[in-house]
Amino acid sequence: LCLCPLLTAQNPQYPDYPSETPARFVPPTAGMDYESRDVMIPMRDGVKLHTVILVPKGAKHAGILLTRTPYDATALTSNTQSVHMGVRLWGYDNATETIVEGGYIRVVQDIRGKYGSEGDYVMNRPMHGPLNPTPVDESTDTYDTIDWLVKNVPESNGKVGVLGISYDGFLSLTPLVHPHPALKCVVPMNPMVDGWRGDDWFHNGAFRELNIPYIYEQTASRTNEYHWQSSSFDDYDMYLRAGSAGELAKERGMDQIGFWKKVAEHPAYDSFWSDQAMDRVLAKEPLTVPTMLVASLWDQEDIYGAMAVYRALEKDQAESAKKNLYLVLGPWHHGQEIEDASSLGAIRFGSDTGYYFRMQILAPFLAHYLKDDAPAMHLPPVMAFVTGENRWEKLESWPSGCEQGCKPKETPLYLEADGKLGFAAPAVEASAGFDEYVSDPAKPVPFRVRPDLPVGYTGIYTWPRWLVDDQREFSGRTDVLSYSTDVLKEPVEVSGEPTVHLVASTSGTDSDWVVKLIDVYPDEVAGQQEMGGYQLAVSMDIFRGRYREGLSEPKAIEPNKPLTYQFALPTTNHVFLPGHRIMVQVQSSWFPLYDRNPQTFVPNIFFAKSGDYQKATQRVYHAAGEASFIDLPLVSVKQ
Ligand code: PG9
Repeated sequence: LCLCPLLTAQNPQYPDYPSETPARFVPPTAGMDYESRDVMIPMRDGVKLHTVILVPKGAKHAGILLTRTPYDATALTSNTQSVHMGVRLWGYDNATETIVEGGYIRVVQDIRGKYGSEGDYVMNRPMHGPLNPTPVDESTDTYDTIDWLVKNVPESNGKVGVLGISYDGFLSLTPLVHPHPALKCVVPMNPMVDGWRGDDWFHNGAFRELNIPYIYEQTASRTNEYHWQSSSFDDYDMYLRAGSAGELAKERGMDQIGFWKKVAEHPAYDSFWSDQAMDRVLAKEPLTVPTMLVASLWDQEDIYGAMAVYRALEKDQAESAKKNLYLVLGPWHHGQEIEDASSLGAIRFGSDTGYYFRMQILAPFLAHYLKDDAPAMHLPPVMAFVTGENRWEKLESWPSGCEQGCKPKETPLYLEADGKLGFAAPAVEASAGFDEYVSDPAKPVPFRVRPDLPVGYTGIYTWPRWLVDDQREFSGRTDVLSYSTDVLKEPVEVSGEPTVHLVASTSGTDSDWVVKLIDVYPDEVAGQQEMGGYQLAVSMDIFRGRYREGLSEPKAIEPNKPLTYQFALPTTNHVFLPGHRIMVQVQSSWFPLYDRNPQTFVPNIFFAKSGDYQKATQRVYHAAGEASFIDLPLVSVKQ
């Protein structure tokens, strides 16, 4: 800590000509509708965590809304400076109208090791146990923080809610383990839950290479002062030139970063990942605190987490505990529920679904649990937005299909010869059928139309909406297979996780498989001409072939042998409207979002050498007995 300004003022270097800067400036409070307090809260091991507390003027018996973050508590509570608390609390993690109109005390805290807090930083610090031998974790830190707040903020009514998005969504799940009695509700939004299965670091074993700069900036220093330096405007070029992800990281000095070393040492789904997955942790805990999970249908970062936690809790909890479980599914990108959500990229939703969420769903939930008079709330266990038809539905559980509870039925949609797609299984007499393409790691399929602008939230960055990009450009490539139904005459409603059953072979000894479920718009669309022929992916994901027989241990693939690859696609809640077509695309790279599979089996792809990257001939089968299909959770098929 530098005491230099103090010394300067007390002992000016030139007493006849002192500094014009006061030793300590006290900001004025006149006209402010809130009071701001900056405190250091002691944890049980003596480490102090920096915490910003904003108290509305005149507040009495107010509930506390706490967010814990690795993203700088000061910055998150001062996106703009204003005498009005509501104006100051704008942006990430701040569901502004809900916080301000609810009259809550807003508390934002730096987690240990980040920004103004003391202590060591560990990425998504696992719970105390084999992965974390220390006596502290994010659960104990939240407990100690809540304990301090209810004893030291006299304007509070002793009721605390925790909410946050993404990393801060993960930090909203951790207090559910041995919760403090004053914790009355949590709202984990787009939480990071399992870094390997389908959230930030890997999807089904394929590494999200585009996150290397995040790891670099977030872990190289306490205050993110080292910025990733790009070497090309087009990410695709930079990642391709580097070779493997490990090579790029080495070039950038990431061998010094503890978390990067752990990622590179654990490419498979071993206990390092499975033991810290929050859905597994929470499945063992009775759910005693009302919890509203918020999931985005087009979450470009953590599309897996909220649904995995919902499934785990819905499955394993006692009936009495299930009453505490709520789920909201919205048509959003990662975190868009706190922004204007009338549209996402080119896709329009007919109303501001973000505002609806904040005012009609989040606000009554928080009020019910955090206000002294506990106003009645009339929320069903699940609120889900139906894309395509653009309407909210109220459900008793997920997936229950419709308000009357018409459980979706797994219905296979088959890949057929000549690029067709249909609900009829291939006939026995159909000759051995397959389609093939050459996957060349020297020319991987881009995940967006190039140049794929870097990950980021402001200005030119369009990363948050890449999942709704038009997929048309890719269906035209010779290394992407496309299958399509005839024009639909009736609506087809899909509600849940589609499951891929791909029968495929590769001439290599390892391979990635990307499968996309796409809504193809009519050739012309009245009222929004640019949507004519648009290919909107409603659910898509990647699977790294080496994990076909088990996620914890990679195995080489037998070349040229048709094998079944089965994996779940992310949750969708979509109606394919009459006049539209359903399309499936299959490809073997998705670059540079995911690192390239060398297509030659190597023990650890992070350290693949340039000679390992080989072209492969890929075949996708659609004959009887070798049929590839996607099991669609259909609410109704009126074909
Ligand atoms: N998706 C981001 C993240 C979460 C957890 C770990 C790493 C990254 C986030 O938006 O916070």
